[in-house]
Amino acid sequence: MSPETPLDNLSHENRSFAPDPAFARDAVAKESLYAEAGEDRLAFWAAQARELLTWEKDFTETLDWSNPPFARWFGDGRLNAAYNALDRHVEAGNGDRVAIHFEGEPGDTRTYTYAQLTEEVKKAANAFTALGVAAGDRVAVYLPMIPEAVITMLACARIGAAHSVVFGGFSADALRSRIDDAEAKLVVTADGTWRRGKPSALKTAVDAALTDGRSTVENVVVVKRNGEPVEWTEGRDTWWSDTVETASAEHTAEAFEAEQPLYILYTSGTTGRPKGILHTTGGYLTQAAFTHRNVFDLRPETDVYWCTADIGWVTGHSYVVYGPLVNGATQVIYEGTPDTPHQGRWWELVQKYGVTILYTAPTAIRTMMKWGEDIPGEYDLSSLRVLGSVGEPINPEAWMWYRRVIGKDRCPVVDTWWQTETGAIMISPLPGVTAAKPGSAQVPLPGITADVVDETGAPVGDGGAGYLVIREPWPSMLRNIWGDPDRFVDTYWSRFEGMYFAGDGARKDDDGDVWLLGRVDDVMNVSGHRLSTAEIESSLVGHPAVAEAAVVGAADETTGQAVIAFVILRGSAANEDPDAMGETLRQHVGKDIGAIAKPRKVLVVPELPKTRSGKIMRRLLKDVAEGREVGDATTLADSTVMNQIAAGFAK
Ligand code: 6R9
Repeated sequence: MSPETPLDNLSHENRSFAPDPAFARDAVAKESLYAEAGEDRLAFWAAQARELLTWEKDFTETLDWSNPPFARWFGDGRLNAAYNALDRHVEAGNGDRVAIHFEGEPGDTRTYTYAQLTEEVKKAANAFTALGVAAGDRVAVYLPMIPEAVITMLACARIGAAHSVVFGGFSADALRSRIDDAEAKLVVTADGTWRRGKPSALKTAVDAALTDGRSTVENVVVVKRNGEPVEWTEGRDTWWSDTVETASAEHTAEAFEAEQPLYILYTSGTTGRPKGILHTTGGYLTQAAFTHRNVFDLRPETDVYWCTADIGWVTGHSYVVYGPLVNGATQVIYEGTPDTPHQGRWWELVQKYGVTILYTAPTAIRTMMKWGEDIPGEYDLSSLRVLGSVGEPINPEAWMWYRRVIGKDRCPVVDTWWQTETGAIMISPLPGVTAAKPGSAQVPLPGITADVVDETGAPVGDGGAGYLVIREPWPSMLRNIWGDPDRFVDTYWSRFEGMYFAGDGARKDDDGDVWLLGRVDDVMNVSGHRLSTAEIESSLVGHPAVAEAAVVGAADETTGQAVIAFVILRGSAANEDPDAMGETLRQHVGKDIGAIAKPRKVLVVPELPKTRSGKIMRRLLKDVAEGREVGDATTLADSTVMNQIAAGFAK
């Protein structure tokens, strides 16, 4: 990207919300953190590691960067992740504090105190050990959002085995390739779960993944969740109720070295097979806990925190399991979809549990906007005090709606930028400290050196657009791609000398605040002008008729690429003539950004293709726009969506 990148409606955004003075007065995060970290970054992280975690053996070296890009953080320290998330809170007298308020989709509920959760994890640790799982082994986890998912992950951590959570919406094939790549010994799954009131199977996919009997998997532990009938392989399959619930609740956590693998989480690259992102223990937990505490202004004694992410996504790892539990927080876990049995379910849960901190994704916010503000208006949301966003750029209008309708203009909104690879939040406002602009993730957190550079790796000046990079190693950074160090070096450390390249385009405004422009593979080039998908989408959703928009660049003989937009209309606009509406929106973008950004075609669609973590799969839309057979759509939450869109496009 060049500094001339047309920067549209994002660059017109000049609203800014200063921290409320009362909030700022006793905010958890202090402005002085920036100075402290600026003075001595490593001393800062060492202090956080000692303050936030309990080490069985203290470390003497903070960072070993003698063999970049392979980092070792707190290398000679020893600790146990599960002990940090559980036992120590019980030992400190907080065993009766609620760790998890669980709400199932059908409305069943369970509560676990820290003492109870510790006991369950000890049983699972004993059960997995009895099944032959030892430190250094891998365990595949294919579960819905139920407490057993958290228990399984922590039980693995407790015995030094790495978990590899595979999202429950993934196919048997996707599961098999991940099991094989990690050479997992054990799979933990459930009979099934519920989706929009209907039973949805999980174990059938595990059975299909393991049919040939040649897998490394020796055992499958099955949680009974929805009671649907399952096939059974004797000698391999056991029920959770027979194996885990009957195990001893006595278990002493052994400390492992700080660089002990904690988990592998597969993430799709632009091409090729998925990459197994490897995270280790000490550095990861330090940054997960630090960010969870400071970015959300966490007060573990009084807050009720709810992150709506699934554990199949990195947000579920860092901000459902490790960050909140290491910090001793009380949280809500909800199994189901937001519109079951009605579109107010989330707000009903906020009211019921008195949720104070809510962390969700822009796609969810835009969906709620589409449903209308009357729905949240029916519930008491006065307990809320901090609102977070993650997963994709949040357009200013969604940010404003979130702040006004959900946060009643009282709650700071924190837009948090990070990735599976970064392990924890990297760029975000600090509530009570940072004045926030709608649509900007603001500034790198203390101890993080993110920057925006041009093609040659030189920093772009204020106002310029370029590539987002990280200059210095950070504690929760990925340590490797599982089994493929060359790919690790190539993918992340080769584009710019000595820097981690994140894959995202970004821009810095005159104040030095960072605006994420989407993946660089989503950056289009139209007649030599570079356009970001995010900026055109932001313009489209800024039009009152549009609920959601996705933009792709389709190959064009004349202009290199042409802008193709897919939109979902809002409310009564959905009854308008779609062709006329498309033309209105083309003109709107032209006016908003410039003629060059005017989409060649705006197609009105009923739904957009999204992964279960809410990311729009632009790759599939691009296939449609370029008249190709639609590629692999197995990771879509709803696989019928693409057929409808392709049919609409062909008309
Ligand atoms: C945590 C997570 C990472 C990609 C990342 C970027 C996009 C995430 C964002 C954001 C703009 C934010 N992304 N948060 N873009 N603003 N606040 O989402 O991890 O699933 O690995 O995705 O998501 O493009 O590169 P992951």
